[in-house]
Amino acid sequence: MNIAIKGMLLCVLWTFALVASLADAAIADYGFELLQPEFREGDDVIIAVRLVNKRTGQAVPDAVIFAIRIDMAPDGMPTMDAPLEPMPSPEPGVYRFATALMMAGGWELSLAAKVQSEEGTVVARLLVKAVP
Ligand SMILES: [Cu+2]
Repeated sequence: MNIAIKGMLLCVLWTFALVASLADAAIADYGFELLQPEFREGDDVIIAVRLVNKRTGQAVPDAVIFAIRIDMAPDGMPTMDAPLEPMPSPEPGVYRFATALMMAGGWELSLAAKVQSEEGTVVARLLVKAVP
């Protein structure tokens, strides 16, 4: 192989690697934040989270949230979970879930999301506290 073709091939490979690493960096830029971390224990809790692009600080609308669970893993009760029902979004970038936190203590909300036009998955584990 002549040296010009070798050089071109390297350049193409480098570009692919760069694009792949940019895509990885992009999905890592997203995260969930709780609008409110503490709730009174009970069966009528509504948890709201905002999905943000941490680099721009902007809320991210129209994400597909596809894996969700809430349980008491933070208090050593990973098998004690609670129902979690998606609710309509009150504003772009904010996602809400109805749940029942029937025991005071630490609860962990697990979320995964697909963001429009981004590769990969945003995953988050958020600590929610229920108080008596
Ligand atoms: Cu419990």
